[in-house]
Amino acid sequence: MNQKNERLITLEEFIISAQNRFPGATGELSQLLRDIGLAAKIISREVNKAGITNILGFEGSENVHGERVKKLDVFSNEQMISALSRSNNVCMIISEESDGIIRLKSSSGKYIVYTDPLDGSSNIDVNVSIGTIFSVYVRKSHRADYPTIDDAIQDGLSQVAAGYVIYGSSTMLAYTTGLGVSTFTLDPSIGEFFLADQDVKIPKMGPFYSINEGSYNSWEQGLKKYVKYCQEEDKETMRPYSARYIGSMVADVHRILLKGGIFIYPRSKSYPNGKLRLMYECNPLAFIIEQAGGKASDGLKRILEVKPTDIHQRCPIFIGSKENVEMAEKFLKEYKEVPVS
Ligand code: P6P
Repeated sequence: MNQKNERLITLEEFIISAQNRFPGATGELSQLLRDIGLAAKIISREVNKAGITNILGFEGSENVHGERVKKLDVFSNEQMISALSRSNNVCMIISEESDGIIRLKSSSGKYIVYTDPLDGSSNIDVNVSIGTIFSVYVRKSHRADYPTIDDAIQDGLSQVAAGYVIYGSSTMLAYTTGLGVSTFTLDPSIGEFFLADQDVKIPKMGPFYSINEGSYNSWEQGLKKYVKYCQEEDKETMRPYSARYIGSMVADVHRILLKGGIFIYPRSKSYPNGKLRLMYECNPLAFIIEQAGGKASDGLKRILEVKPTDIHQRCPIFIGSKENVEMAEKFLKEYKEVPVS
């Protein structure tokens, strides 16, 4: 029971109850989401053990138990593949950890899953929150056909589900199937995710801006002007905003989802198309934030409408509260630098 003496609802119970709202549902997507929940529990255990493993043995070495210490992002990738192979619902996975597509044994699976199995993994050594991101599509080809990469080239609007897991002070899972955003907290003592909030709504405007200001000198003029706007004093618009940047997209966006504000990863000299990946970072988080009432664009165009051409393509992203994102877009438009012909 929770503080209000209400019965706690597990992730599995919630998924089944949501499925029952669709009489024609086959249960395949429900099973897929449960499989991701299983991978999340296993990854969470390993991430939270990592500190001890590092004490007991370094990556690539054997720890005192004689176990080979794997890089956590390799381990997480293996867990996502293993979990999604349990049922015959997924025909293909595209992972940040693998260059090409990963075909699963069941070529007849209905779904395709994009995943960043452990986003922000460079932060593990400094004990900063990291995350798993996933995005689910229905294949375009017939299930009797052999799935190809063309099956996976679909814009973000075609996602049937998306979500993330954040491994922080607690492990939380957030997902949407297009009917709002639900969040769950893992109770590691019994290995269950329990419903925390079944319809998360992002504040219309928030007092945080999240961007790596180290690349300030290579930003376009409009972005420089917007960040200066965030730093000006104006009580009516909650300014100056607080700067919060963890360097782990899932953690930065999770704060924005709960508290409001804006997360930005722009173009820069080092990343002319932005650093973050469209298909398994920007699209799934854009789906989540839009379902919570927020906005996500590349500065000009809605992220979910960006036409993909490559499974690993990068994309600039401005994501968060509607009013914050629209103000940033206004500055970009007002100071748009016309390329010198
Ligand atoms: P920078 C982590 O490496 C990551 O892919 C995202 O999780 C994060 O938002 C971004 O890169 C941080 O990049 O250039 O600020 O270190």
